[in-house]
Amino acid sequence: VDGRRLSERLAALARAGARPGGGVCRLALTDADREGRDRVVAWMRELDLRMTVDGIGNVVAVLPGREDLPPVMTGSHLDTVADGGRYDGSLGVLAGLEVVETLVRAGVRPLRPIAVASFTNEEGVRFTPDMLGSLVFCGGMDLEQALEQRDAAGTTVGDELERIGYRGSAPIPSVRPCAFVELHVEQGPVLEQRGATIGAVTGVAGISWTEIELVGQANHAGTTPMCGRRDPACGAAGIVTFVRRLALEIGGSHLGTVGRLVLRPNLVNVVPGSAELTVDLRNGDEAALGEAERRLEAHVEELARTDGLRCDMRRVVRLQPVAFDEEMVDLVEQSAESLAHSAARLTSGAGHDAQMMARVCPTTMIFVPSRGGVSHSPEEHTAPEHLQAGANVLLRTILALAERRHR
Ligand code: HGY
Ligand code: MN
Ligand code: MN
Repeated sequence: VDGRRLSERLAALARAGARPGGGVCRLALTDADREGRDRVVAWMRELDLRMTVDGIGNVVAVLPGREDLPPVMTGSHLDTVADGGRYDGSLGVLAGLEVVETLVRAGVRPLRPIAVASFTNEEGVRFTPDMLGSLVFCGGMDLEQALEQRDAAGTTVGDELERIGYRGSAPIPSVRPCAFVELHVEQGPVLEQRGATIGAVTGVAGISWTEIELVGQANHAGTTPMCGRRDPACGAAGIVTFVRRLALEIGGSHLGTVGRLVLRPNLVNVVPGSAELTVDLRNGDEAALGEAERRLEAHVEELARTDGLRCDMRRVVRLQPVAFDEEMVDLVEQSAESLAHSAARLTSGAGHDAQMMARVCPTTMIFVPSRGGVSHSPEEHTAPEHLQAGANVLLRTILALAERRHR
């Protein structure tokens, strides 16, 4: 592949939603997301690819094969978290495009078509659930329900798709792939620790997101006795420390995070009336994740009772752990070895569109190192030589799959 072209496109795409500190903010279906989508669609059109946009805004560009067989599919997402990096998601879409462009320029026409996808709302920070576009693509949520999902301001997915011009009419799914491979930055420290350039991803952890609202009694900070207060801030603080204690007790791959905590009215001299917080639990084992959810619920109910708080809990995301196709993982390792790149097997703690695609076809992922393991941050960085290595391994893996008449 042409590593320079790939790096230049990543830099050009990062100008869509660019933030002063060097990060990127392209929340799903905002103008910045539209700008990023338009830029990538323009590059796709330059290659004369067959473009489709479906009802949830997934964009799929297809390079025809020598025969009209089920395509090999790659891709990822263009939306980002609020102050994210320029590689999360973008690398998977642009490396897929780079693979296709390399083949077109070399005059190589594989047996099977190759499809490059950009899935809607993978991050799930504006609209839940995350991986919304690929979930609908795989039949995990019906389109009508997905279009009615609302953001904090009450705006629906459907209205925003309409507004940015990406409420397409292509059938869902627009293609039925024979296999799916996603290139993504690792977003963790493992490849760096093991000194490996390529990650052959064996699976993705399960994800549980819960929204909790605690309601107490707003009151004057200077006149309300400590005993008898119904203070949701104390309740929320108890949940934060419980989530950490539970994660340390469970150990293994279990992770727990309170990422969002909002007190109302959030004023220095007012005992808060309410607290809203989110709990993100991850575990590679389904039973352990379910047990952690049950213990969280029991803790919150007990805390609400003892502190006299009303509590509402809403599960907004629940995705089971996924194991990728063994043969596909082997293929990634073989592709890396054929290019003399060191490879290591690992699972992903981050959710990805591949987690959905594994429901419909043999799937795996290719990781490249994240510097310092940092992601979802402006400091997110991957060395250009690692970007190129990942795209070359993606090219080899896709070509191997695309020349197979039978899976
Ligand atoms: O939350 C996740 O793991 C992904 O970045 N959406
Ligand atoms: Mn991602
Ligand atoms: Mn992400």
